[in-house]
Amino acid sequence: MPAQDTNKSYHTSCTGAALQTADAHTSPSEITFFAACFCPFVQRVWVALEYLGIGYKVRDDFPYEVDPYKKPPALLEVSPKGLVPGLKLETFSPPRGLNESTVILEYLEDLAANTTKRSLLPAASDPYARALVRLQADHINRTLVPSFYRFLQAQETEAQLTAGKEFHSAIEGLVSHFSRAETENVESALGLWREGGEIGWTDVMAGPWLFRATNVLKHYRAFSLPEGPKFEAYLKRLFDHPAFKATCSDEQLYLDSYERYAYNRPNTSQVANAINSGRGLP
Ligand SMILES: N[C@@H](CCC(=O)N[C@@H](CS)C(=O)NCC(=O)O)C(=O)O
Repeated sequence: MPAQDTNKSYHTSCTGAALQTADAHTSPSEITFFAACFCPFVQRVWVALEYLGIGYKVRDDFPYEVDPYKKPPALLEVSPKGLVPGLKLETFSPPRGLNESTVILEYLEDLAANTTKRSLLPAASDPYARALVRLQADHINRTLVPSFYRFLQAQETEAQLTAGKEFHSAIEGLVSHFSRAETENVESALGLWREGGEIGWTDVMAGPWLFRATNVLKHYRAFSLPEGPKFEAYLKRLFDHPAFKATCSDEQLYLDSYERYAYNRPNTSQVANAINSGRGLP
């Protein structure tokens, strides 16, 4: 861990591949995506928009993004807690809003079923496969994501060791879910875990935190992801997937944007406050 907090702030505009993707989405569209470049919840939605082939535009007030910590009225209109991601839907008159990454994912999945015919979930004709994917997603939301923040915000060495183990075992838990689907021969619940597979719901749900484990947690907590050829090949397929890659900024953006979490600065965010007070995430 770097010796001390250098008071870097979060970035307010994406860089690298993510910037190119944002640049390509400035034309009018019925869906406006309220995003912040560093946010993993936003990245979930962004990967889904890209993969499902749904038309969207980023906000046209440069630099494309809303600052969720400043809570501009336009954001509060679509997301009552002032959290990104949000969608403004001009398919309705007057326009309507949607918030919550998982709810937005469900919405996009349903929308794509009626339009682009692409899908992240197994087919509706296979309820068991869909249930396995939902178990994977439940594990990600209730265990993997909170343990990421507990680890990053832990300050004392002992607390960091404990939280690091917890995050590590949360990843192993995800792998166990994949192993179960393999043992039960439910291929469509494996997403990119299967060689030759296509990106799926679980990859989109977990990917942003697995990615931040390779840069933010590596930098601030000297964290190493589980080793082994199978897991490493999975991560490579995930991070190299065109829809995922298209939403990634350069590494420095993440390191700068997460310094406030790594030093557990007061009032970093609603997520950070929830972790510090032992409450569920917002
Ligand atoms: N449960 C929400 C969480 C979204 C969230 O926490 N977004 C953060 C950015 S990563 C945010 O907007 N924070 C603003 C704040 O803390 O006030 C979701 O899944 O969409």
